[in-house]
Amino acid sequence: MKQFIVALLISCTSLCSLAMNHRGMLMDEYGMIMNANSDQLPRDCQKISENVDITIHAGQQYAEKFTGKMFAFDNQEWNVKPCAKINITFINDDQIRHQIMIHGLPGYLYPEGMFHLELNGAGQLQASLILPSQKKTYLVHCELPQHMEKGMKAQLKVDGGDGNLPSIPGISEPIKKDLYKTDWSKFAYALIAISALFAIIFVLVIVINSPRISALTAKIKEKLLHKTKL
Ligand SMILES: [Cu+2]
Repeated sequence: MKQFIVALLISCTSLCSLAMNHRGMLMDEYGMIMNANSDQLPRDCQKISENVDITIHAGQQYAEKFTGKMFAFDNQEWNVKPCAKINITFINDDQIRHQIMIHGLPGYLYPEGMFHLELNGAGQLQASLILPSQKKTYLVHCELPQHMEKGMKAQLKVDGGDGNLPSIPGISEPIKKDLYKTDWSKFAYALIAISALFAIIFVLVIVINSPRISALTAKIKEKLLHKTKL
């Protein structure tokens, strides 16, 4: 019986080890939480100033309102007080991998100065972090190749922040603007000329056939005939 219990415990341990969970890190086939912190105060905070629940959606649908962008979060900016505790619910609405990475956090609490949530496809994750008191703007983004450049970039401001980061969709201008050049070839000019011609013909046909214009032209004709008879 003892041997059976030991074997059961060993198999359970090996199964559980498929999902790593240590020092604020959780990783399995579903996604990853790294450097979550729900109770350790930053050195410059005496207590938590406020508890803020933030839900962040990620997906291609949120990029539709931004020209030239492909991925985005549903919001591009969040404002919190110094020493706030943020409880993040991260929802990925896409069937592809997305992340939320917050950079610039104190390294003694958050290794590499980073807080990280990741979902390998559609799903939901929850984790908390506590921010220092410093007036600062933190970068929030998805680090997968081209996801930030294609719109998945936002900012988290503490105490109003210390300015806007560049290239935040709908908030700040990019350092390097995307160029959408028009191909002004001979074919394009010909197409515009033909379209303009058709538009003029269309307007003329409508004007000539309208009852008011017909009545007016009939009157003019009548007057002209009358003049010639005189
Ligand atoms: Cu992404």
